[in-house]
Amino acid sequence: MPKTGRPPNLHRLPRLGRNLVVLGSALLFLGGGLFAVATPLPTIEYARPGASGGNPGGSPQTVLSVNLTDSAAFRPNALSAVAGSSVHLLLHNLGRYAHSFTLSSIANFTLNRSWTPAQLDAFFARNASLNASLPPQSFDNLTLSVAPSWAGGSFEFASLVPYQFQAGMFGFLNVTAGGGGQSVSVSDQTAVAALSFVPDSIVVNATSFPVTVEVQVSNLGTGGHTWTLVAQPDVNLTPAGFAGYFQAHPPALRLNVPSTPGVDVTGNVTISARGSYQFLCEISGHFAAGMVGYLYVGVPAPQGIQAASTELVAGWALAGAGGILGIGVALSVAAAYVGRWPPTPKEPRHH
Ligand SMILES: [Cu+2]
Repeated sequence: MPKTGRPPNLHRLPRLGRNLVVLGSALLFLGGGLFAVATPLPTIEYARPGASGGNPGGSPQTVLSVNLTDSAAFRPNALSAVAGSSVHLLLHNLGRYAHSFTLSSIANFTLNRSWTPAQLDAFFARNASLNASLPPQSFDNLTLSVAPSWAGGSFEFASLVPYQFQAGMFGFLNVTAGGGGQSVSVSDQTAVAALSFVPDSIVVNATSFPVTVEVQVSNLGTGGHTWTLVAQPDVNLTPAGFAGYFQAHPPALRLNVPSTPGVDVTGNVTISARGSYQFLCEISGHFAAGMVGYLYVGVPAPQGIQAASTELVAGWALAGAGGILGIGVALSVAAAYVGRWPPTPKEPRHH
């Protein structure tokens, strides 16, 4: 397994996020008059260029950060990649036990949850495209070539350490067709006192597909949640039906939001078609209590739904208002920011 010895940058993102939020709060204060009209949403968020936006002309490159935990889980456990691209996988074992990140080479094949460790080993002995073993408290940094032929495939990954898979330590790499395209950042929050997402309606003004959506979720409350995005457009799951649906159709993105207040988790997802994409919290009872929302990608929000939108952000940036952080959610089309954003902290390319 290639080891680069490169110092991990995994913890820079939340700090950057906080810096931007502080900056945004200051700018919001200055520009409050303007935003008071346009933004009824009370929360403050930020926008930044998406992961693959700064690489025009080059081959698309994505960095996926995955934490391996003793719970036992991958965080996030739904990853997205574009066929024909190169993905840098940054793996971080946060736990006190060894874990592995072992990727199936069989598209759209869900591992049998009742397999024994020996059966799982036997499967991956024949069908692994990548296998990284991580000792406790370790990093690994490796490159995965996502073949063009993988387009449309969902590839399961699991930990081969006995009984971790059986305890839930698995996830999916979803591969979409290539073509580069736009990159957009989305921020969402869990509400402080209620079981809800703020905002629960987000418009992504995608004009070409696929679009890479980088999602950051901040936990402002004290409970644990997930931010789970349905892979298919225009699907409306119910609290009673979503678990069965996800068995058959793995989520496009599943972010596990730990209970730590203020913690940020990020992930990215590549969306190939316009439509409304439902997101929800999978923790028992939370969806029914209101933890559900929609990402409107390349389509307007339905009438009567007030959605945070990329359009607002881009408009303000063009007007030089500088206070793009003062809305409930802020999104950016990367290209729109070149040269307009106030000087940003130095940011590693891989988010
Ligand atoms: Cu929840």
